[in-house]
Amino acid sequence: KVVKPVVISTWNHGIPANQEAWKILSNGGNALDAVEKGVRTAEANPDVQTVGLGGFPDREGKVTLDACIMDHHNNCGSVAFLQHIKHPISVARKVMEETPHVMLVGEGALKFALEQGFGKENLLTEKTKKAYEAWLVTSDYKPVINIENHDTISMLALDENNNLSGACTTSGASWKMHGRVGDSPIIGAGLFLDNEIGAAAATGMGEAMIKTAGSAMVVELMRHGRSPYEACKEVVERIYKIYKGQPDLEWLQVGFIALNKQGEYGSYCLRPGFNYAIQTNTIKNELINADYKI
Ligand code: SD4
Repeated sequence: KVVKPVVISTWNHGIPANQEAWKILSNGGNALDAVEKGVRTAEANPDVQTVGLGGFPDREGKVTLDACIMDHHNNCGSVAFLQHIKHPISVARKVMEETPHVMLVGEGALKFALEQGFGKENLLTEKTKKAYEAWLVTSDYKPVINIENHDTISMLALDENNNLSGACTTSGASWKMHGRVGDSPIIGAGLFLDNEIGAAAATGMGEAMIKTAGSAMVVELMRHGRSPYEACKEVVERIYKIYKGQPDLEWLQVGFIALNKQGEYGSYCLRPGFNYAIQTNTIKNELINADYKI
């Protein structure tokens, strides 16, 4: 029996995001609207420090955003290296719906967003400006596990009509090089779904997800019979194998969430500290600590 609707999203801020998504899903609404509305809560929240407004800036003090969205027809839209727009997920949806393309970046993405009526805003808050100034003192690029990179919101939903959608939005790795793009706007790395099989999304050090086509692999493993949990675990193990023995492993964290067409869900991460929020008709929006490898 298929359990639906279901919504799953990353980290503590998955709770308010799920709440928003659930309003749509529990009223028979579609998964695409649910994931967009859901992740917008994290984008708008200045205390969520790796998404949208109040996200940590790059090494030049600029807040640059990555986001993507995908629906049950394999339609997808994405923006990367976008500045000054509070809701990159909604720009990504516009790319999907209003252009013949999948991905817009940088100046072009900003120009498109402004043409679509999005407002230009300063996304650097007093708090993140201070954090940047403090970082400049040492200018040390060593992300602190589960802290500086702990806020990307990825969300997956299965709606009453048995359709999947997913969304992912972030300001990326803090203190990244100007122009760096992570996994979050890359279909297949930060997010992927196949409406016949299931959906997967990621959080953590984006380079690792890009190197392994992480989210696409999780979906493909589910196609070959793995449960969502087993599929997430297998990809995390592949990542571990790649980084084992390398200095980068010391501060590497990655985590995946996955949801299949039966409404079964699962998650796995490299190190302790990653959690996700899940809501179904029988689970009332609860936070779960993911299992981990090391
Ligand atoms: C990135 N994956 O840009 C993002 C960062 C992240 O939780 O997920 N933080 O690499």
